[in-house]
Amino acid sequence: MAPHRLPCALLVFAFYILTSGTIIISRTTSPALTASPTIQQLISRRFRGLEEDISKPPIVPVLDNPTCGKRNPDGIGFRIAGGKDESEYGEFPWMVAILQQEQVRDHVENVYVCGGSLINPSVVLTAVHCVLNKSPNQLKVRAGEWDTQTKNELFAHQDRQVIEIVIHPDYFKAGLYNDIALLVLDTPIELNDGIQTICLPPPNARFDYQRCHVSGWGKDLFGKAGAYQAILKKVEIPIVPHQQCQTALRSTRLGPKFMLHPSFLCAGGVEGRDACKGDGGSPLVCPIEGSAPSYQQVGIVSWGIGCGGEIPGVYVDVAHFRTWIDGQIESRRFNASSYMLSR
Ligand code: 4AZ
Repeated sequence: MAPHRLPCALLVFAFYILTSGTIIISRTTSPALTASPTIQQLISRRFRGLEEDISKPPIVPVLDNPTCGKRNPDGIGFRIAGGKDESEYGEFPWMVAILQQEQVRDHVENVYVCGGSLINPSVVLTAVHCVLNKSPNQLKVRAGEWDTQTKNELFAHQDRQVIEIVIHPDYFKAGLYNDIALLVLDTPIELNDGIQTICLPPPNARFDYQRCHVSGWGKDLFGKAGAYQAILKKVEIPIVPHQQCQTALRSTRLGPKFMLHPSFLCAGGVEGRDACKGDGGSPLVCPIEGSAPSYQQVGIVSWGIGCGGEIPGVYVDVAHFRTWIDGQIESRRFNASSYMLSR
C-alpha cells in the first residue's frame, strides 16, 4: 500500500485497562473519541512521520531469501521521532501479541494476554504462565502489530487462530520452572519486511554480559502507577551471570536460601530499564556475534521482583530448551530452518 494512503486514522482502537491488569483493544469509529486531543496528537504525529515519507521513497530491505533475526533498527518505510524507549515500526519483526477473544455482551473483544515471538510461520514461542488453562480456540496471535491504538502500520497486521498449545512437560507453577510454551497456528503467517522469524541459539549457549534488547507492550512502572504501552517499547539490557543474579534475588523477600532454577537466565538490573507486568512471554534478543544485524532469542520474559530497580529481570533460558523446541517442531513436520541463521 502506498504510504500516503495509509492514514486511515479515523479508525482508532479504544484501549481499556481492567483492574485485573488486562487490556481490551476494540476498534471504534466514535467521533467523540477521534476528536479527543490525545488521539488527535497521536494522529498528527503519525501524519508527520508519513508526510516525511512521501518526499523520499522508503528504504525497504528486500528479502529474496527469508532468514531469521533481521532487525530493522531504523524501522521500515518511515521513522518516528520516537519517545524514550519507543521501537520503530517493524524494528522487531518477530514480535507478536497474544490475544484472547472474550464475549462482552453482544460482541467479541480482543484482550491482550502476553507477548510472543515468531520462530516459524506456524509457531509462536511464549511463556507457559501466559497460556496455562486456556483453550486454543480462545487464543489468537497477531503479527505485524506495533501501535495498538491505530492502524497506521505500513503492512496490515495478520491474525491467526491458535490450534494447539504445547506446554513444557516439566513446567512447575509454584516456581515458574520451565516456563516455555509453543503455540501452533491454524495457517502460516505470511512473512514480509515487517513480519519475520527470530533465530534461536544453539543448545546451552551462554550470553553473560552481552547487550540485548527486550520488547513488549507491558507496563512502564510496577504496580498501580504503571500504564500499558500503545506503541511497542524496547530497552537495551545486559545479560547477568546466573550466580550474580541469584545473589541479587537473595537480597529480596525471596530470602538468603533462594535457588535460581537452571531453566532461568537474568538480564537487566539497570535503573529504569526493565521488562514489567504485561511483558510476560515477550522475547529478549541478542545480536549474533560476527553477523551484526542478525539477532537470536536468548530469553522469554518470565518474572521479576518489581520493575526497573537494581534486581535483574528473570527470563526463560531459551538455549537450555533448544533441543526440546527442535523435537516439537520436527515431530509436527515444521521446518526448523525458519529459526536457523543461514548466510
Ligand atoms: C510480570 O509481572 C513481570 N521486572 C515481568 C517481568 C518483571 C516483573 C514482573 C521483571 O509479568
